[in-house]
Amino acid sequence: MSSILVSQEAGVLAVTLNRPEKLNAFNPEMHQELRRALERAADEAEVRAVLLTGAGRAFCAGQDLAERDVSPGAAPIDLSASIGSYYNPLVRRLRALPKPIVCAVNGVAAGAGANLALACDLVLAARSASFVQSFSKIGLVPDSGGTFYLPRLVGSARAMGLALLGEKLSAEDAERWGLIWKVVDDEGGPTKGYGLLKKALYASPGNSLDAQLDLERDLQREAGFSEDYREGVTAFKEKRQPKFKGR
Ligand code: T3D
Repeated sequence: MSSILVSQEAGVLAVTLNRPEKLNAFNPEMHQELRRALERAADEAEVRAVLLTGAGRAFCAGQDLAERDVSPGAAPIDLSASIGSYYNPLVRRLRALPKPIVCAVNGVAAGAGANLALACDLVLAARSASFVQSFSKIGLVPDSGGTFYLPRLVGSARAMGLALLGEKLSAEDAERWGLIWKVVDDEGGPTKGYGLLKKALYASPGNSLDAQLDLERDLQREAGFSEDYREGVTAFKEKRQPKFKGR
């Protein structure tokens, strides 16, 4: 499976960080694939904007810490290599991209994942999303532009609090503090399916078991023809959150 998913529709290049079992934490492969996607966005005239989001319940948990061997006899790791090769070029590439980058923060954004979002042009966050400057929890300094963007966006007092304490900031507070543009409601549900299930439950008290079984069969037939059913099953198979349209 690829570390990122890329699709293009109506001029928008949608890029989804796709390591959901690792909360979309970065490894070298994901960095390289993201770099290629951003190069494509820069080079192709048909791409007029980029939408960046994450698969599953997180946006991005920053560096994949499982890749760092910090066991007692292991050699010290020079983190400037990773920052210099991957994170700094990523932030510079985002800043230089001559097309708008919208970041849709779908869940928790931690460490470099939080600062990746801040480096985008317009940041939307699902109501259930959160932002964590988790670096201090592992003895590190905010990177990926965190010490640049944070004080500029929220002021030095709040930047210092976020960085020192490493506490989760809710999407609603992030909007209130000016860290992001807007909070949006979490993905909508399968509205058509909801309507059908209401029909079934409201009819239930007046029906015999036979009548109710027939009704369930008929309603399920209708639900099975919906676009949302197709999307729901596809998303399940691809281990991602469904994007329902209510049709
Ligand atoms: O090394 C360098 O290259 C230097 C550059 C550094 C840049 C950085 O980003 S440093 C900061 C690295 N990131 C973090 O420190 C964040 C670590 N993660 C967390 O603090 C929490 O997981 C979250 C706040 C993001 C979410 O918390 P929660 O309670 O919702 O989930 P969880 O249970 O902690 O995590 C779920 C799974 O994801 C869990 O795995 P498991 O037990 O189910 O197998 C956890 O280990 C894994 N996971 C979460 N974050 C990472 C990760 N695995 C690897 N790397 C991660 N960053």
